[in-house]
Amino acid sequence: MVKMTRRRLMAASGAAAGISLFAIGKAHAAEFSYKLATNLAGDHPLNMRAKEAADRIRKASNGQLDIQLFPNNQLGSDTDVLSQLRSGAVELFTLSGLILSTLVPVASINGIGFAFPDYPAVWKAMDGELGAFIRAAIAKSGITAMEHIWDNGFRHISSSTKAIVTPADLEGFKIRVPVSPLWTSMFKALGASPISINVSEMYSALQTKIAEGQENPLAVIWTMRVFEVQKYISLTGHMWDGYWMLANTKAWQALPDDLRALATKELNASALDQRADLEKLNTGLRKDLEAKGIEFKTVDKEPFREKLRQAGFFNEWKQKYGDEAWSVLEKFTGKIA
Ligand code: X2X
Repeated sequence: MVKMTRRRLMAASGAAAGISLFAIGKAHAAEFSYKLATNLAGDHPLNMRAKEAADRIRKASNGQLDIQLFPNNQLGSDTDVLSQLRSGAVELFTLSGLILSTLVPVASINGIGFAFPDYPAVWKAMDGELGAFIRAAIAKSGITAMEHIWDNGFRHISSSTKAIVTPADLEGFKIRVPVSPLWTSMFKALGASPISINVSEMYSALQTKIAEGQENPLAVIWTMRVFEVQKYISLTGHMWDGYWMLANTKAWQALPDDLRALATKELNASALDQRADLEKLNTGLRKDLEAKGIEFKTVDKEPFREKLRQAGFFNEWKQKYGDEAWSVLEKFTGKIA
């Protein structure tokens, strides 16, 4: 065996049933070169862990599958890249389920205001029946979602003009939200004036005061330097948001089974690593942000929830999603509203 040339070895092993070609020898140019787009800064844990997964996949496949990471909206805004994913111009994309809901309505359901109390409840739902329900809906749109969703985090409201402590403070507040009907609906119900803007334009919208505030997990506020153009952060934790690792289904199915299994396994493993990174990062960031001049406010969530109730927000969205989806959500959150 040792004297065999690589080519003959590969031919021989390829002939043997069940042995994958990519496990043997060193490959030349990648057979599959796929783009992975993200909307986050390069030093966000999502990009660091995605890069690690890509490296492991490249190595274990001897270069047959080369996943190139394009962070920071390099390939366009979320709205643009979602179209590219659908057409196959981009093969892989991490996207918030709430933004994906413009295509797959039920994908925003985990973002219902104040639904999840904490991370254990989130992971139980998203790795369990609720996540499976959402992924089945995504699969009908020519997009494949990997099993483990990546963390974005619990979202908090920041502001350059005034601290948001009660729902009254949100009255007429110009807040940038990502492009998604759920976000607009929720902040309207809270009395604010939401403006839909992709994150690629968020910093400049805040800088030029097109929006007074925005809402995001601390890790995004930190890595996108939002603290430079904001003064207050109110710890509203008003929803949990995650990133599905999405693949164009045609491109994903074009991979040989063993290569697809390898990539799936490594991407899912990195999702779990990333969740742990982010939980740690979000815990430590408060004092880093304070050191940058941000003033933190703790808030009582109940009046915000009550305001949503009074506005009919929960009933409206229950009807939109339908009883089946809503009851799957409530299995994990308890009765909502
Ligand atoms: O657009 C946002 O605010 C962000 C970065 O959190 C999402 O991708 C939903």
